[in-house]
Order: sequence, then structure tokens, then C-alpha cells
Amino acid sequence: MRKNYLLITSVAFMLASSVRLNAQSVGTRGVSATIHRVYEYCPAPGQFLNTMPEYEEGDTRESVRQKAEELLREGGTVSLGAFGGYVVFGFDHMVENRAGLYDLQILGNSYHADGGDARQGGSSEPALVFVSHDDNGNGVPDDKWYELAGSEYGKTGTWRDYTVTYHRTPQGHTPTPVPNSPVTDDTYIRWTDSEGGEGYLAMNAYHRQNYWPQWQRGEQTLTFTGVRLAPNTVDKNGDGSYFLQNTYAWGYADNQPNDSTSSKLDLEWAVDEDGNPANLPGIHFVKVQTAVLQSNGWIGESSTEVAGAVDLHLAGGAAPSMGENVMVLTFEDEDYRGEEYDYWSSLVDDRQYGGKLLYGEGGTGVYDEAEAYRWYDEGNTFLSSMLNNSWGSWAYWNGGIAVSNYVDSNLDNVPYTDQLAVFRKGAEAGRGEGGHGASDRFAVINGVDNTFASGGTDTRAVLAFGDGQARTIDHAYVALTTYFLSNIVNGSSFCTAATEETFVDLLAEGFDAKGQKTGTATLRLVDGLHHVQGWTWFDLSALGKVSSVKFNFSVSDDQKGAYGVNTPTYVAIDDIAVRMDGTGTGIYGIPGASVATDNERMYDLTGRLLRSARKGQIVIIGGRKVLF
Ligand SMILES: [Ca+2]
Ligand SMILES: [Ca+2]
Ligand SMILES: [Ca+2]
Ligand SMILES: [Ca+2]
Repeated sequence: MRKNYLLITSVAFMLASSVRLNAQSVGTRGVSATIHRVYEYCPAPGQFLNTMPEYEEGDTRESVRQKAEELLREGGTVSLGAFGGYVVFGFDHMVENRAGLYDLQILGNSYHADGGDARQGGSSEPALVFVSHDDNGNGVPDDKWYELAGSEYGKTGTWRDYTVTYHRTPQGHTPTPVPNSPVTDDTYIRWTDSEGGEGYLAMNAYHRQNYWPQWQRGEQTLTFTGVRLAPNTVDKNGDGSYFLQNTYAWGYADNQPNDSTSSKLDLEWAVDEDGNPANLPGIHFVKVQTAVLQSNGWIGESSTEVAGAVDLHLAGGAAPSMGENVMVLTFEDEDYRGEEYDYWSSLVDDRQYGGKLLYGEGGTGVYDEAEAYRWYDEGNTFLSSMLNNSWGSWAYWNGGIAVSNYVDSNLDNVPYTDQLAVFRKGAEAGRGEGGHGASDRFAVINGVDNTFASGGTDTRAVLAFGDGQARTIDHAYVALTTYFLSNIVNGSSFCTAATEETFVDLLAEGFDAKGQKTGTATLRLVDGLHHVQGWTWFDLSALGKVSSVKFNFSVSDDQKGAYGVNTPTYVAIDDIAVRMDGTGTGIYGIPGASVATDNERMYDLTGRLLRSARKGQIVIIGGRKVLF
């Protein structure tokens, strides 16, 4: 069978010279807006290895580092290779972290292409970005590193402390070509990982040089540890002819195009190893590390390119990182815009279960609607919520959204009476600092639609705009409660512990003013033995303008019983961001990312403009790789 290689988007080819964007020095205060020094260049194997920078006989780790430094200072591009490969570089000054503004941008060669779905697709080869402040002032990156928590932080597909070992191709290795394909060796470089997985980096006909860093050819294995993002590649036609890399929303390098706001980075996102905000005044050093491990047939493995970095405050690109007209419901007293001094605190019940606020004086709910537990973020997001009613009584067990400040890390035999505590690694049982960004308060959603089971009830919690206006909710942050997580990890008399087959999804169902459903947004909380870690970004923008949202859960069969879902449906939510003008630019500028390339022009694989192409030549037109 002859495959059609026409009009195929490439993952990993080079547009090196065409992306030499604006990384030149800016003369302000004698400092440079771009990379000053490369401290380490440690790529993993990959199809662009030994070509960018170019390896020459006799090169050492140090001479290759110098070449990478020269390239990056002059607006050139270096390849980091497959998963784990990295570069560490620095600026000649501190890149400031200014409140509410993007601060830093890593340039890459990502572009959007036709065929993308809700997640814009194209060539996205995301890398994690780590940053460091020169605490000891010695000008060397020997200080604490912080991770920029991007849109995939904490999600079930994001694996921390993931290790991959590449094994050097043995002497006398016999290539495994894929018939009628540019793949010349499908078993070229073997890798093994810390999860018991293994696979190969393939060699393709476009890149026939050695893919192993030649200055390290004496080494039999190369091992890298980092954060792995879920694979983002899609075989669009199902026959291996068109691979599309979905972009992740924000917070990575070589993921969104350089001209997209979503490629910019806010140092506010820096967190330590436990997910606590770093609160850095600024940074001096940056580490960029390839975060995906995936092969894409004939176009080879995904491998991040770095084409420079920019201090946006010096270069003049520091747009507001919170978007225009976005308000956030934080559940913090100081952010409340109404009259009451301690509004959100006053809504935290004095015990987690059976308290007066959520269950009434008698402990069985209140029977007068005027007394039902409710809240309203008046003058801010205008979001509101009220406990559900069942048989004339309003109580939290009927479903609702309760304000909380309880925090705990114990997962052994957590009783149902501990329903309002958010799980935070290492935290003592207590109150405060459990919310997103170590804030004091958040809310706990409880309820599920169990009407699929006989005898099951509908207790979905409702979030609604209290002023009757429909708006787009951009996103919220979600974390697990200790009660939920203890059941998932250890099981209980209600619910079995998760196995490889288990999943639990949080659903946000949008409704317009007429009660018509606008859509459903899904966040996977549990995926087999992986679960959400820390506060995790939940994109709600696809629901469009909504008057209300109902939260629901969808679970695998092992989590169901005679009355519906057995898993305790309690999940924490915080920092709910609303676009106030109905349209808005969206937080972090996610929507409206542009298509990067000019449809009229044709480039060769090194990015040179072409007037014509010869038969059999692969060129780039409109961001797509085309075989003539
Ligand atoms: Ca900032
Ligand atoms: Ca790239
Ligand atoms: Ca230092
Ligand atoms: Ca909060």
C-alpha cells in the first residue's frame, strides 16, 4: 500500500532560520534581553542531534556547550533531543517577576496547522521550564530550582520523577526499515523507563546522521529524569500519513507559536517540589527540558527546539498574564467586594460534618429556604451557590458547594465526617493554607447524578451567576479531598480502591438561561493508579457563556454500586476565573492563537525561502510538510 505523504504536518523538522525572532540584544542599562550564557547542554538522542549544534570530530562536552551558547546568543536554534534532554542558560541580570504580567518567553519553532481540533494542533514539542534565582549571588546556577506549573501541572497524564534510559545502538545492529516509508530503522535507539515501559527512537531517511550525542559516544546509556507530559500526538488519518501535535494550553516551551501570547511565561507560576508557590522576585537561570516521549512514524520523535529566550520587560512584550476583564473568585476575605469584613470565613462550618451552617440546628437540614446555606460573590465574579433541597430540607448531603479551610494529609481510614479537608502533601491536620497558591480558603463540591441507577438521586452541586447574566467561566483550579483520595488509594467499606482500570472524571455541565445544556468540560481525577496531584487547572471556557454549571462525576464500573457512584464525590475548587465582558481575551491569552506561517511561501527544511521545488523534495508550505 502506498501511503500518501502529501500535505503532512511535521513534528520535528527545522524551521531554524525562519524563527530567528527578536532575540537580539536590547541596550537598556547595559544588559541583554536575551541569553547571556549556556551553562549546560545535555540533549537526549534525537533526529537533530549532532547537527544543531553541529558536531565535529574532537568535540567535547565543553566545546559543544560553547557551540550551543554561540547559537543561542546569535538567534540560532539548538535541539534538546527526545524526552529528558535539556539546556541550562542564564541572563546577565535578574529577569524580574512583575505582578500580573508575563515575564519570560522561551523561543521555539512551534506552529499551528490545519486539522487541529478544540486544542489547537500543529507542531508542538513541549518542554518543561524550570527557573532559579541566584540566591548566593555567585553567578552560577547552583541554587534552588522551581518548576513553572503550566496547564498540565498535576494532571493524571503528567508523571513526575519519570526516568528514561537510552541504550546506545550496539555494533553490528541490523536496521528494521518500515516498508514504503521514510522510516529506515524502527528499532534504532532503544529506551527503557521507570514505569516498566520500553520502546525505540526510529531513524528516518531525512536524518541519516548518528542520533546519539557523539561527544558522549563512549557511554553505553544516557539517563534523564524529568516531568513527562501525556503524549500529544494524533495520527489524524489513522494510517500514519498525518501526525498532528495538539498544543498544551500554556506554560511550556516550543509548544505554542512564538507570536502567541500563550507561549509567554509568568514567573508567578513557579512552584517548589511540593507545589508551594515560590514567590520569586525574579530569576537568573532557566532550564528547559523536553517533556514528551513519543515517536511520530515517518517524521520521527518529538524533540524540543530552543531558539533563544527573552526578558519580556526589557524587550517590551510583557502583556497582562491574567487577560483583560477577568475576575477571580478566591474565597479569601480580603478579595470580597461586599460589605462584610469576614464574609468567606463566616461561611466555613465549625466542624466538617453535622455543623449548623450546612445541616441546621437540628442536624437534619433547614426547612426554611431563607435560612438555607448559600453564598454570593457580589460585585466580583457574581458567582453564587446554594445547597440543594430534598424533601423540603436544605442540607449539604443533598449536594452543594461549601466554603472550607480544612486541610489534611492523612489518608488512613478517613471517616465521612472529614468531608471538607483538602489533601495537601505533608500538611498537618488543621486549617488554612490548603487553597490554591497556599491560600487559606477554597470550596468543596459535593454531589452526583445517580439517576442512572434504580433508586439513585440527583445531587449535582450548582454554581450560578447570581445577577442573572450569562458569562464564560474561563477556568478553575481543582484539588482532591482527603476523604476522596483515601477511598481511591486505600478503599473503604463504601468503595473499592482504584486499580489499573479505574477512572473518575469530574464533569462541569454548562447551562444557558433557558436550562439548555451548552456543553460538558471534563477533568480526569483518577486514571488507573494515577490521580490528580495538587491544585490542577480545569479549563471551563469551552462551555461558552453559561448561566449555571452543574458538577457531576463519571466513574468506571468498579466505582459503582446499586445506588450509583460509590466513590465519595467531594472535590475541592478554588480561583474560579470569569470573563466579565462576555467575550474577553481569556486568561493567559489562550483563545485566538494565530496560525503562524504565510500560505504563499515555500521553504526548504532549513527554513530557506524557495522559488520552486524539484520532484521528490520535501518543502514547507503554509506550515505543512509537502512532498513534491
Ligand atoms: Ca509576573
Ligand atoms: Ca519544535
Ligand atoms: Ca548561584
Ligand atoms: Ca483561595
